[in-house]
Amino acid sequence: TGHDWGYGVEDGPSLWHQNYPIAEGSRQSPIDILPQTASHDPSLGPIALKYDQCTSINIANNGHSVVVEFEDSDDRSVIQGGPLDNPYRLKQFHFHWGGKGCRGSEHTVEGHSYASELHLVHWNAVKYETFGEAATAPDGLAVLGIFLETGDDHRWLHTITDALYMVKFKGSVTNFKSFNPKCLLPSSLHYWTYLGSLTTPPLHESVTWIVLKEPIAVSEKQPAHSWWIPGSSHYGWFPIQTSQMELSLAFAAHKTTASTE
Ligand code: SG7
Ligand code: ZN
Repeated sequence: TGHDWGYGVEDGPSLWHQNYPIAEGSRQSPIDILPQTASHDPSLGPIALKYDQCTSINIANNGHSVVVEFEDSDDRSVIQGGPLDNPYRLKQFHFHWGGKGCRGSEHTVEGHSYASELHLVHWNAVKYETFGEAATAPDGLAVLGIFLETGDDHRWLHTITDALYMVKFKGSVTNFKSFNPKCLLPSSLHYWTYLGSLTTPPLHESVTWIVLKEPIAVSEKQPAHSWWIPGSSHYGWFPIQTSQMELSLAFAAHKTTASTE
């Protein structure tokens, strides 16, 4: 059908189990992270991100999120260490944003949600042949989650937000070369980890989640859809056409002094 899930009243997360019974499974994401109940595991080493080469290819609007895709035919961009038994290759990153009062993160920390959440999706190319195969295996994917909170302007996020006007519409794709996501990391790589799932249908229980404790700061005009109207002093917005559109608009409208619609 192609429209069997979304974030609205009639197709939102609480109804996903109708088409995706795994939604009621035992390792579903996201979760509320309770730092007090997380146990310190001395065998867990630091994570290492080897994103030395800029292997990004394009930026796309897939109808649910804005996704930056990477060349993944070799191990030039990998995450390793921490809970992972071998390097996992970077496939794409995307954002979740939204919501009333600027609360768009998927994971929460003691009930606290952040403005937005960045997900860097990696797959286990040591054990599996393709991303698709890995995406259904219990140790197939590793997703690095990074919270975004509002604060100072983020130097590098502009590179992404500046490209968004080119992917306003669902299904659009445009070149996005030589972007190294290392510039999006906070200074500390301390993390929480747990075994979970994709947070959207098909909700496969295939993800080792590594959620960074330290958020990155972005200015309120940055998340997802904002831009300056050239030649005007007004800050404006446009809707990104995804099923999260309404949420984006709510977020944009919050601090907007001028709008186009
Ligand atoms: C977003 O989240 C997209 C999906 C992603 C999904 O909707 O970025 O990616 C594509 C290419 O559609 O699905 C398989 C996959 O990565 C769930 O990913 S997440 O669990 O990291 N949020
Ligand atoms: Zn995600």
